[in-house]
Amino acid sequence: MAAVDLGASSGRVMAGTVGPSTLALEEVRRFPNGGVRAGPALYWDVLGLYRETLAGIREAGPLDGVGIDSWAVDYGLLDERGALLGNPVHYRDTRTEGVPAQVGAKVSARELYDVTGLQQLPFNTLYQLVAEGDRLDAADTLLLIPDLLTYWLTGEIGAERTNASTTQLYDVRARTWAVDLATRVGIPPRLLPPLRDPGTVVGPARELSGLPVVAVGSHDTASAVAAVPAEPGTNFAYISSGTWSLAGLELTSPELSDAALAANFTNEGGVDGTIRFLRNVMGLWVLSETLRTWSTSDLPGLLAAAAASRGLAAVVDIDAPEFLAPGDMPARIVAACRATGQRPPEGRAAVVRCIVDSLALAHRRAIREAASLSGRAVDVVHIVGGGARNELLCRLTADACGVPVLAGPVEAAALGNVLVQARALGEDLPDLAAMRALVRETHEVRRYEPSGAGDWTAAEARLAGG
Ligand code: LFR
Repeated sequence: MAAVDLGASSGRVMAGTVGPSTLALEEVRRFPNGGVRAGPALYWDVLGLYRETLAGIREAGPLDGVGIDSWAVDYGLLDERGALLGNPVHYRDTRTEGVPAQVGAKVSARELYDVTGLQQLPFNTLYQLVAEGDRLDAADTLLLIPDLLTYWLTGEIGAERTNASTTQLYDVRARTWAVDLATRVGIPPRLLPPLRDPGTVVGPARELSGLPVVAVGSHDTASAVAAVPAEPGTNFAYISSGTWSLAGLELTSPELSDAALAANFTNEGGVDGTIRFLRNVMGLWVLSETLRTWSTSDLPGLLAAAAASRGLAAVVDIDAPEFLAPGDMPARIVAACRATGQRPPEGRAAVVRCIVDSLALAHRRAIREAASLSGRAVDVVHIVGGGARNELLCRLTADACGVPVLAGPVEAAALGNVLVQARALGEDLPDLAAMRALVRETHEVRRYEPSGAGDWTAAEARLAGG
């Protein structure tokens, strides 16, 4: 099977093989992705992604199936003929500024949360659609990015559930589109296509000799969490660590309390009807933007220097809105340190240390809050995704959380993608436990014990300028 896994900074096509004791991935094609600023807007190059996807699938050679996952919330609009209306806009575009407040005047945050269970992020699909204004009049259908590529491959229209759950237009309890809510905020319900479950065979890809296209957990985080190699019966939390850190717990039903709303926790839909109760932590984005600002690609060198620098010398609230948009992160970090009465880091190693310390601190906050909000214990934190490779981040996260971190696999999203495909195509993987057992059997994890180093409680207090 081919797993197409599109991340905010790169996309890849992996060839996956699944059998009773086999789960192997081979990278066939990797290509850069990112925002394209053109005129007043920040876009995705969605046609380039489609071209690379097709090329990668062709290169992967004889296949039984293909599935696509990507980042969430972003979409293309189609007209009645099925033609794309305009280029999909990047969620880091500023067009939604002020929109959440405008929507809040019509539907309270409490009510929105009650229906959708979603955290308030300025780029939720709901807010992006409201920002479109009159342009929606010309639109007939909304397709999230993986559904758009699936449509181009198969001609079939639909919305895969895990990703639909990130739109803030999905009723997390009824598991249907939140049609009343959409209508109240001025989004025509005709835009919302029929829902499909992960594991549905969508149809043959016309340009690929009829290759079956399978709807997987098309939200990359849903696929990544499906491949977390947790032992059955353990109290585990996960951090899907890449551009974002998605940090939280897997639940069987949504947690919609006032406290969860106040803590801005989300209830996204996972594979097999699970709930991903998590918060978006700003993630390695801040570090990658920092490297871009410095025009360097020497991440290993900078991380080694950061590891040798003094820990917790300065920390920032990495989740603050000023770190969301592209730009000069080192300058923003200096400003944030000054604003909280801390001496800003001097030199590149100290800046990188401040970012990684701050990210570990944000992991601690998110994991602890997830545990207390859901009334569950956390005995181990699994880090999957690209960040599992970052030893400093894993070590500091273990220290900050005070529990062991198990790091890996790096390619969790692609693994979750092929596991759901394999099941749809007849492999005996009855449930998530079986999928996770296969990941454990076939992939190494690295264990980091908490060392007791660092006063993380005091560091947290400094964020508030205390
Ligand atoms: C991670 C991710 C997050 C989502 C963010 C924006 O790649 O999918 O889960 O909140 O990207 O879509």
